[in-house]
Amino acid sequence: MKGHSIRMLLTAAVLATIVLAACGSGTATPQELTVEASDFKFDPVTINLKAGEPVQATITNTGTLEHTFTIPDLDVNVSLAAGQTVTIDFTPAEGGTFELLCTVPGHKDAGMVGTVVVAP
Ligand SMILES: [Cu+2]
Repeated sequence: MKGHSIRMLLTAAVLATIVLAACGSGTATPQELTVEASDFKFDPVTINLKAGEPVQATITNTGTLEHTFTIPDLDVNVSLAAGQTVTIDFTPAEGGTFELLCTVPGHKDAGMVGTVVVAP
């Protein structure tokens, strides 16, 4: 009887450790994303993310003009001068398919659009 209780306690302790480790890794490692903005496209043109997990995005403008990295539905909007690299953090709250675009006049029409697919 005594041995049985000790085993139960040990099992509980092991389970608690596993749960804590799982929670810790969720906040410690953001989803890393690297995007290149050029005249006039985004690479990659389709971005896949997971809902509820922080994203650390590094955007580089390799073009000769100013560009923006804008995802209106996710409140993401950064402006980049030619040659500039910017790192931003955001967390998509829920799943869905969202538009990515450059808001500099004429650029969206020139093809500077993309898609952000957030898995629920
Ligand atoms: Cu642009």
